[in-house]
Amino acid sequence: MSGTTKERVLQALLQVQQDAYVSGAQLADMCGVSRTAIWKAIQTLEQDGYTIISARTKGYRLAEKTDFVDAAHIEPYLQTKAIGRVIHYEKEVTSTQTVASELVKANTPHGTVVIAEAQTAGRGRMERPWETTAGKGIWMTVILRPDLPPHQAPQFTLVAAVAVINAMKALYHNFTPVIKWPNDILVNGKKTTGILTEMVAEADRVNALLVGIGINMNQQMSDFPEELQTIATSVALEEGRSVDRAELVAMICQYLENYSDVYVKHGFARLKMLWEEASGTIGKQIRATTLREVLEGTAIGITDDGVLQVQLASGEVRGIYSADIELT
Ligand code: BT5
Repeated sequence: MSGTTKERVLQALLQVQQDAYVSGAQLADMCGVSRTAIWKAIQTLEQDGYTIISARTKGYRLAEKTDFVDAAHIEPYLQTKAIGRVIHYEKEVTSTQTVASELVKANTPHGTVVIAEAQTAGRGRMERPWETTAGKGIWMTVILRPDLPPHQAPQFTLVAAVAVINAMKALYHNFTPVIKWPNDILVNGKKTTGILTEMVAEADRVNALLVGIGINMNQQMSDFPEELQTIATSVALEEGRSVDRAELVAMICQYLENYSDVYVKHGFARLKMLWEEASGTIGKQIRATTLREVLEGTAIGITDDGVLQVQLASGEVRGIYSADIELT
């Protein structure tokens, strides 16, 4: 077991079966620390929000199956080399993107995941607000340090979208998620996921990418503010059961590790087929609002650089690098 005494005690408590107790002596043995250190760790866990039952003769157990997205819950599912091997978890942050950019300055390694139960200032593209229901979604930023020129950074949004889609398909079977170019994942036309890729760069090299992923997981419709109820949905609502957030986080880390390796070695061309397979945009009539203009036409494909190709009524084909799109 790795991590601080607190993390190791938590892992030990999570490993034992529901209703079973672990004695203080066993915990001390498992974690290689004194019983006083165990007692202190238990107190800190209680301050963190865990309810721990202690019975004098039997020891300690967790009161109920807990649902946090901290390292102790994610690690048992994790099969990656780098992504998610450092997890920076907090109960509440302004935005995981902001925390991530601080960690980049402090030289945090490639693959660090910043994750929080709640955000007070979650954000989307162009500083749009991102609604973050506490404890009910995945609000995380993955810090990647690929050796790439800055102009390739935006394509990581597409790479992340394919990773999230395939992680969802691996775990859930009652719905089909589709990508809405460039950064949304929709189910039955409603948004479950938004992706925001930001970059810390020098003139010709990416220093770090901050891949922000927000996924509605266990919200009921009434958890969403009224203005989102017609456009948003959650995985639980679509799958028909409550879902384990930590399991999906670990699965996304795995797919993201695979796909970002492919992307760095071979470019987007190798992932294009996967992207197109999951796309709900290609072949559809769309209206694209860019910073400069509004274009209407048919989305006919995506280039090897991730640029959306739109054929206008005149027959002219235009490449769109960044826009908000609606299906018309
Ligand atoms: C996005 O922006 O979709 C990117 C969202 C990224 C959020 C993650 S959470 C972890 C990390 N930390 C952050 O601070 N951000 C990232 P955009 O395409 O601009 O979409 C924003 C729009 O989505 C808003 O204007 C709303 O209409 C809608 N929206 C806001 N919250 C939503 C939610 N929870 N579910 C569905 N739609 C939402």
